[in-house]
Amino acid sequence: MRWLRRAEADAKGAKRREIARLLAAALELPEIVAEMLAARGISSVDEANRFLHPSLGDLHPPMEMLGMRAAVERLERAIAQREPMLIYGDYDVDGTMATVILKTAVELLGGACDFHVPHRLLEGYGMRDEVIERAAADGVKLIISVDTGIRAFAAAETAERAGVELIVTDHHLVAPDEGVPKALAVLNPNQSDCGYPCKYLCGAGVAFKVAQALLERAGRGRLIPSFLKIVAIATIADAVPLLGENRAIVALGLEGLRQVKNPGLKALLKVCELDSAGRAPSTTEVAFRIAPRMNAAGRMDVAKDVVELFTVKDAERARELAENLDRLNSARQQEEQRISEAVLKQVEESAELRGAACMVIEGEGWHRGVIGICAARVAERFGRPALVITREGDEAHGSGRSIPGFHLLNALETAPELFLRYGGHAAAVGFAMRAENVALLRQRLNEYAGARLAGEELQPVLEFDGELTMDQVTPRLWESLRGLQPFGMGNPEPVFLARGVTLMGEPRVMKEKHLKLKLRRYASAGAGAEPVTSAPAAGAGALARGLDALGWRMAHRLEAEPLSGGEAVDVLFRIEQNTHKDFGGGLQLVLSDFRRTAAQAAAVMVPLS
Ligand SMILES: [Mn+2]
Repeated sequence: MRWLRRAEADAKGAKRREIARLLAAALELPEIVAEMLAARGISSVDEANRFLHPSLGDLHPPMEMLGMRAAVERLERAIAQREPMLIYGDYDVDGTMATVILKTAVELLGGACDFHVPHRLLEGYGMRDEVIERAAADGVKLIISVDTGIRAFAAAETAERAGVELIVTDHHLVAPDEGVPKALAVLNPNQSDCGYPCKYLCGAGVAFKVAQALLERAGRGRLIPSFLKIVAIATIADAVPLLGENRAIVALGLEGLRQVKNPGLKALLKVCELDSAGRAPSTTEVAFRIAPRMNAAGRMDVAKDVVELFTVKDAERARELAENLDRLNSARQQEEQRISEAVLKQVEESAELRGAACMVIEGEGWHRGVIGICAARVAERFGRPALVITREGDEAHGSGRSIPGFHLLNALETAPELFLRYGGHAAAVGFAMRAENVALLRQRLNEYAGARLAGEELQPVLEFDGELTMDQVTPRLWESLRGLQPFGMGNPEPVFLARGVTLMGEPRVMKEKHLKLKLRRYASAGAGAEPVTSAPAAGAGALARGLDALGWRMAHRLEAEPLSGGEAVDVLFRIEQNTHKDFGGGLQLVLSDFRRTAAQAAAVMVPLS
């Protein structure tokens, strides 16, 4: 495992430190927290204040988005005349929530609208001609795409031929030389001529801006905050950076989830066991409990159920739909487990695979909806790019996940003749090919990756944000760190490195799998940077007790690396508040990794008293 500092000292480093010193002084923040603000691109006290205190005022005026006026005026006309319209969405969390947001706004304002969410396996991603033609035959005169459509050139022509007007709203990157489809309006902050300040709204975020404009212009602006809950869920699930406007959306949206009225959302929180009164879920809980259940629908092909769940008025029906999602999620987990086991078994049994710089693993009849997750597991576990492929007769479908520093789509692009179709980006790809070509693909990718990934790069990396000594882990630091929440993409939860920390007593194993280390708080008596009195729970007694560091599922590490009391360790950790009902309130560390301090370094780092 390699430990790397995020935002490694570079040309910008000196400038960043200067900004950090300024912010630390102006806002009375610990310097290490100010450094994190600077690393997130914040350069003034004003920006820092906005970051630390997200508010509705951080939402940009929707009209700043290119195409917004034309789109909204056309939608207002359609609403006023009750023209039938169709929202064309996508099957993932972002696409279904975008659909729900726009549908809800249009209906609140008295309009009538239907929706189409594609079937993942039968239709795949993107807009299809037959859906547009069917809508036209049903009398639809206006189609609005959400979270899709930025490359729907053929669909746009079909719509025009069928006499249907098209509004495209999307957030996916615009290819510079391709232009955009011909439509009444194209809304996407990533268009080069769009001056909209927040470039990383998700699809639901862009749909929300349309809803915001419609509601504001209709004098119903007070309804806007209630939409932020589901925009927040989509923003987290779509893994866009939680910075700028997205940070405000997520902070306010999560707050809003404390109090939920929507019957579908209520039922969903219940099956996720997140309905405990008054508590706002964290980004992690949204990402690992709410989003997977919603995505299970798309993976198992009932994405339209998610739209129904969020638009249904009847609590009983909502409960039924939410419980069904929960069941689908369990089925998805089982399927994933089964395939993961088969995949790992193959790796264990094949020296060739274990030695491969890029792991290409193949099976028969694996569910296409979960092979991507399995590929992610393999890539994470073995620290190298992994492709998981399922054969269905003569055809093979695959999904791949990469590691930092290896561009997987570029790798596929060196062998385009092997694929029927493929796409993706640096970190993830999807493809279809003739089954007979899999062996050749394995060989080609292995050679390609082998030439690019040296020994060191194949080692998994853990990143950290800065170095601390144990005596700097104080309630004041914890309070300042909390101001950086909500954590997520683009704003990761801070991880720290501490070197040469002394173990107090023997390591303890909990429930046979977890590890608990007790770390000495002070390297030498009285060397504390901060007086003990700043910590109500950390009187002299707490000091003597040291600081608990928990290593979830790390007990097995002691077999390879036995540790004993008095030894010095280097630790990578997050800081957490212990919420145990009896011992709660104090701070504890959660380990990302640990290792014995190299002998020489220990002598330098820890002048033992
Ligand atoms: Mn999306």
